[in-house]
Amino acid sequence: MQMNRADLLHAYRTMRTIREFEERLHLEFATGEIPGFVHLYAGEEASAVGVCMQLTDRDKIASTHRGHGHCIAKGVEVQGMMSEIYGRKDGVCGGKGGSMHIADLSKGMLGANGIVGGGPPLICGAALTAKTLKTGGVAVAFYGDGASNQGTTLESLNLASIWKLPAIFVCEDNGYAESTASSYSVGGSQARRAEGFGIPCQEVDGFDFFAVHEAARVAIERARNGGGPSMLHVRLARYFGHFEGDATTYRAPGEVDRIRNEQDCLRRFRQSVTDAALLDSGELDAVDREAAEAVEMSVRGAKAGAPPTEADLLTDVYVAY
Ligand SMILES: Cc1ncc(C[n+]2csc(CCOP(=O)(O)OP(=O)(O)O)c2C)c(N)n1
Ligand SMILES: [Mg+2]
Repeated sequence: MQMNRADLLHAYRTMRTIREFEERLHLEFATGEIPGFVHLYAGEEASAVGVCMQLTDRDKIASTHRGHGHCIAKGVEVQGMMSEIYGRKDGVCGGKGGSMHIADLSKGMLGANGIVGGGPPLICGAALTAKTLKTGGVAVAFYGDGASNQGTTLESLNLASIWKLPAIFVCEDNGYAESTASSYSVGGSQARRAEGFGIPCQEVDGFDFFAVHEAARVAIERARNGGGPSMLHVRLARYFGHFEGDATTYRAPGEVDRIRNEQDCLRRFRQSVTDAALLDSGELDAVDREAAEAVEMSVRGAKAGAPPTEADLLTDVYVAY
């Protein structure tokens, strides 16, 4: 499908914002100021953006422990996220969630999730709600190659199939679950697993934004039209360690540099749109500057913010029905 200039700029801006956000967090985390664990999404941007830019706020997504990219792609405010990661009261979850629990229901972002394989069951619920109430919405679970081996994921594929849910399973296969290679840990193939549940699966080059966008378009259209669930098996790579502080001894020397130099999704996007004269490098440079500025402002805002108070401790804990 041909994308217009506004969509292309939006896609580039969102991917660039995620990259800036993550690269900056990599530096800031090392200062010791950020509490908790941080898992960075740099390198995987084309997946979150290629899918989420075709969703609206009524569509739901469930994310993972590596959730910042999904949040930004689904429209969660960068300042609210940065403040949340710094544990500030004005963070998007009041500073009580942190990196691994960022959620914004107003954007259909059901939450980052510290439970590997926690997202797929959630989106079965969201998709069942959409189907029952006939909202026309779809629900998407992003999950890793490691999560693909969890019983929760396999049970969710089965439920989505038998209930013919408007659900999309996006398996982000970055080759590792912590330090365990997916070539070792995943039996069979993702596509054959999907096929076993009667679900179509597309194999997607996750370094190619346009490939992700097209595969997601097909899956979303199918879900919206009552065609049931789909899987995308997206192959990509993370640029940083499993978590910040990981010495990454399990990756070959030069592995990440080679991927960055040869396959980077932002570079490839730039190359495609400038070669096709759809956007020029000057306007892309301007987007780079704006994204850097937005992230800089968010870090300053987060550092200036206050932590939650003792009185905030018991708020947002229980829902009153
Ligand atoms: C139920 C559960 N088991 C184990 C863990 C510990 N853990 C955190 S992340 C992770 C690896 C996940 O790998 P993958 O799903 O491929 O996601 P990636 O980190 O590659 O994005 C594990 C085992 C956990 N958080 N939850
Ligand atoms: Mg993985």
